[in-house]
Amino acid sequence: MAPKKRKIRVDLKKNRGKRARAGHELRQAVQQDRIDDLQASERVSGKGALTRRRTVITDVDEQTADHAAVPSLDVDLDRCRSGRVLSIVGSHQCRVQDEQGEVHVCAVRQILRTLSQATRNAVVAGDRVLFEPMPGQQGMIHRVEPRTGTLGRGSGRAQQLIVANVDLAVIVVAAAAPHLKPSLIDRFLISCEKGGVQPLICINKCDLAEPRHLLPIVGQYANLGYRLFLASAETGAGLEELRQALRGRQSVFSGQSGVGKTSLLNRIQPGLGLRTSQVSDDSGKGRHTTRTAVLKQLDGGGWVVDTPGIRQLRLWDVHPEEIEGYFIEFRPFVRYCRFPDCLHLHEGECGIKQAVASGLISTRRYESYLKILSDRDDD
Ligand SMILES: Nc1nc2c(ncn2[C@@H]2O[C@H](COP(=O)(O)OP(=O)(O)OP(=O)(O)O)[C@@H](O)[C@H]2O)c(=O)[nH]1
Ligand SMILES: [Mg+2]
Ligand SMILES: [Zn+2]
Repeated sequence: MAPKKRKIRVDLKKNRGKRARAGHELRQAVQQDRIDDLQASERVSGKGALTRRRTVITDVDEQTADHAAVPSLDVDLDRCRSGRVLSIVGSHQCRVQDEQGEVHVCAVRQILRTLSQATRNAVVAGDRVLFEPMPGQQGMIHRVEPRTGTLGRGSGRAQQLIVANVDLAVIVVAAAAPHLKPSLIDRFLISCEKGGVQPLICINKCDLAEPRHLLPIVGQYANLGYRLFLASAETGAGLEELRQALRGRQSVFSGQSGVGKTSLLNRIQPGLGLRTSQVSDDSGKGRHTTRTAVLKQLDGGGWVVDTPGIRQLRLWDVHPEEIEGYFIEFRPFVRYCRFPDCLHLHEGECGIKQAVASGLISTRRYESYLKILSDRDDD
């Protein structure tokens, strides 16, 4: 089905401040779903009150429309080139690599920033864009192509996209320093499924733990069918397997600060030369060394995005009743719940609670479910 076009009225004054109110109006316009004719165009209207507004007709696909969707605007293709966003620099600039491999520093067209109010960032690493190169000065990004495979999180009242157009997310945790938080893995798994990205769990710093201490957690995720690697950027263990898994893929490394995401990448591809630093001695927490997501091409084919460590992962746009669906081992037991809208909390005759009581679902995973349901952060 051909994507339907949306007409969005954008307040021109919003470029001059009053952001909150203008953003509110825009969101309303999007929510009210003003769909109009099929010609993609952008024009400035010329009369009365309309002079302060312009109408943008976008080709957001109605079926896939969500907060990661990107309105596409009509642009002069002759002046533009296709490129991929390598990283964001400062608040409104990014580094874009064109198809010949040349890197351009570009600004992002204001209208794109206006239209991306539902997400905190108009452009993210991994985005495919159309940009106008300007020799000797910064270029301009005119269009962000529709995204597939995104990783995002809640940030304030908006969604913050971490990366776009990836097909594999390596969820990195450390066996120790910082201590392993399985509930964070559970959140990442949900975020991956939501964003259409295949997850791979990597337990790094295996040199710091006794293998037998890792077995329960390894067994748990392996039994659920998730792919899991044990690795050490220190000793090199598991790195060849990881390198193979990344070959030809468009991947992202994500996880807490200090777990060794960047160290792993530096070992997987010597020469990347990305900066790392020690976790702090007293807390064992990372120092947020990687400040911005950076896309790197891999020698063996494919590319990978190193991302800044996160403290927590607040899930975005996940409704209470859909959480159970992301816990794959819950699925066979839901049908034994007496109430169709059972959230498996205090309800009687609950198939999930019975499965937990009889050891068919792990207590840890059930507790993780409860935390996500109550939107509690775990530290
Ligand atoms: N013992 C041990 N230390 C490691 C290993 N991998 C990384 N480290 C150390 O852990 C510290 C943090 O590593 P980074 O690679 O900077 O961690 P990061 O996940 O990129 O952290 P952020 O960029 O802050 O998100 C560094 O001192 C690394 O040398 C490992 O496998 N074993
Ligand atoms: Mg890092
Ligand atoms: Zn139930």
